[in-house]
Amino acid sequence: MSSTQGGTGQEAAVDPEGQAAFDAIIDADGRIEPRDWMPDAYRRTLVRQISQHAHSEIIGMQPEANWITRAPSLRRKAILMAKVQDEAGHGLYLYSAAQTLGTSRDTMLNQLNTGKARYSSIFNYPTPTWADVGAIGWLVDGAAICNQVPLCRASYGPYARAMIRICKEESFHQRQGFEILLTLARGTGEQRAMAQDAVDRWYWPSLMMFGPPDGDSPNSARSMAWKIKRFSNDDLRARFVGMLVPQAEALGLSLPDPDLRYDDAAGRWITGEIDWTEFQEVLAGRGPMNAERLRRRNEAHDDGAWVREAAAEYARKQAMSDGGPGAGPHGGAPARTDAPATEPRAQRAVVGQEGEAAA
Ligand code: FAQ
Repeated sequence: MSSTQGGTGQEAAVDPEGQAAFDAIIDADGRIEPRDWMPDAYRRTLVRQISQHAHSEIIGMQPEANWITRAPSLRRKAILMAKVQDEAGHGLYLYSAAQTLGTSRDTMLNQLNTGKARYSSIFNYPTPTWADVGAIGWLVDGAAICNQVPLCRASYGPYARAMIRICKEESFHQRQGFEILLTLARGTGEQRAMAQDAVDRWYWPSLMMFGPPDGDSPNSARSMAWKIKRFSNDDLRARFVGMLVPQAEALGLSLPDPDLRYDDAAGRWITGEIDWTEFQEVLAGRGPMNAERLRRRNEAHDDGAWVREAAAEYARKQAMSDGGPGAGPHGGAPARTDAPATEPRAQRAVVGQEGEAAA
């Protein structure tokens, strides 16, 4: 899988005045807005990161959606449906933010569906038991919060603003995951073992969500200079582990990391060795669920074709009846196949049962 995101077709000419204004905004901790001049590389970096983030939210619907039809109670089912639907909403805000940089939603979705775009490694792992839904909420949404709260202060305005609501919702998701695990941990021996097994399987992949170690992170230095990223991958990973330790104690579950320790001198938690070979394998498309995630994404996209067509036709008729510029039987506005209004319904088709074995 190679990263092809970032091309917008809008190459800004060298503009010393624009560059000076851009630098001044960044230095003053201000926000760059879509109409401001920005360096091409800044635009490309944002399209890359925001579109990868959007894809992660959309693909991230699949592992938990696997349990909607088999949630253990109506209450759990309703909460899980709302949670998965939130993730679709996050994808939509993020695609909208990326669109302000001049890349169309069709282009981004095409990159996702054809396997050219990256999405978070974490969503290439299976969810064989109900406890996985708890572990995803606690660990995956927990990691997402650690990583994303600082993005509320990212220098690009539309991205930073989208992150505010996303983080509030992720906070709720993290608590519901914790509560599922707490219920299981206080249940029968079998339920407790199921919770521990899920934590054992999701712990290491959740640490990988923060990206490669700082020394192997080619994008970090520049993204931090541009104030897109505020902290390094390793700093956020350490902060996340520090958050997990007391919460694992409260759950009465252990973290599968015998070498985890607090380093007084460094003033931070140090984890055991992370298996970066596994991370690279997942990024190369060879994780346990990569092929299935992409197959399901394409199936959902194809299933949603009639919805997109109907919504585009509706928009076309609305434009004609509104009598806007160019409206009328012979001059109606062209239908937008990437209109945001078409997406939520199309994404709902993702919600279905995968072939993952139930425990
Ligand atoms: N997976 O130089 P860096 C969620 C790639 S949303 C796959 O360090 P950067 C909500 C990276 O793209 C989770 N690829 O890169 C939810 C780059 O490749 P490229 C998603 C990864 O951008 C919960 C290369 O490695 N969150 O969980 C990963 O400075 C539950 C070198 O890396 C975001 O996207 C990875 N884990 O830092 C939904 C947050 N890590 O493009 C449903 C926003 C690295 O050069 C259910 N993104 N790579 O070919 C970020 O903060 C950053 O992009 C990082 C990576 C920190 C992910």
